[in-house]
Amino acid sequence: MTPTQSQPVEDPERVAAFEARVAAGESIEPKDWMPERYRRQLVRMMSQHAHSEIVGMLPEGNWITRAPSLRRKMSLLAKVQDEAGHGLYIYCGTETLGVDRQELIEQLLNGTAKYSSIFNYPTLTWADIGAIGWLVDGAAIVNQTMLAKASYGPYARAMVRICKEENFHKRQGYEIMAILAAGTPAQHRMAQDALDRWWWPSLMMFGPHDSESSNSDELMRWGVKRKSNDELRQRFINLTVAQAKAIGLVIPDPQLAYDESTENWKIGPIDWDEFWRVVRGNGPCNRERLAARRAAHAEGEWVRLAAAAYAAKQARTVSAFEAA
Ligand code: FAQ
Repeated sequence: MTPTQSQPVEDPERVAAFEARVAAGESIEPKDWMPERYRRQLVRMMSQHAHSEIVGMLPEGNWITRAPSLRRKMSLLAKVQDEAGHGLYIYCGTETLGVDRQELIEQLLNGTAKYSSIFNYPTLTWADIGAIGWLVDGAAIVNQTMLAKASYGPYARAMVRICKEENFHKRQGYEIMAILAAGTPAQHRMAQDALDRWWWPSLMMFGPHDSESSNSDELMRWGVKRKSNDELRQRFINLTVAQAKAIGLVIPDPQLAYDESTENWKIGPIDWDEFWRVVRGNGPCNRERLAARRAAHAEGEWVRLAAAAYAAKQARTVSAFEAA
């Protein structure tokens, strides 16, 4: 590879000025100069994030027709629509970095793009919808509250808005779990079973341990990430252990123990083999998720064609008006 394709050679003075702006807490905006590597890192991370929101609609979408009441159905429908909005919002943010959304979507559909490992697990019972709202949105909030202070303005602003909606998602999920946990023995078992299956994959959402995280150093130096994978995971654990206790559910980790000296809940080992298996495409639902996305994309082709034809017609009308 040539230097421009792999590691572009940047003007050190410009890089120093850029890093000084980041260190001073200034927001980097689309028209500002930025190192090519910063731009590429943002495209990587933001596009993965957008794909995650879009694929993330599938596990919950699976339960819209089976929600146990009209109220639950309305909340779930609204939540899934919100996730679509988040995806589109973040794709727009990614486009400010000079990439074409079609190219990113193509990468998702042909299986070369990553998206969050968590969405490759099945939703087997209604309690899984509670567990996703509580744990998955809960983890996303911890991660995204930090990203709302990211150095790249369009991404940070997207996170502020998205976090507000994720808070609602988390509350509806926790409410589902609380009601099931306080219900009949069978309902309690269903809630516990959902926690048992979603706990460890939720912890994996934060990415590998810091010592294995290939991107963190660079992202932290450039103020994209403000906290490390392990720091955020620990924060999520500390918050969630108390929430599980409050509704009478048990965190499925025999090694879970409170460390008085650090005031942290310590956990047993995470199964990283499982994590990498899922990330590399061999999780329980990876193939099903991509097949569903491809089918949805193909079925939506007429909408894209109609929208493009309408835009072309509008452009012709404007140019005819200007010529007159
Ligand atoms: N899954 O060097 P690091 C949501 C990859 S949104 C798959 O530590 P980084 C809302 C990583 O890409 C959830 N791959 O990476 C919702 C890298 O590979 P690469 C998504 C993962 O970027 C709720 C390699 O491992 N949120 O839930 C994962 O510094 C309910 C080495 O890792 C975001 O995307 C993983 N879990 O840190 C929607 C937030 N973890 O690209 C619907 C933005 C790591 O070098 C329903 N992203 N990898 O080939 C981030 O904060 C970061 O990108 C991390 C990873 C923390 C995910």
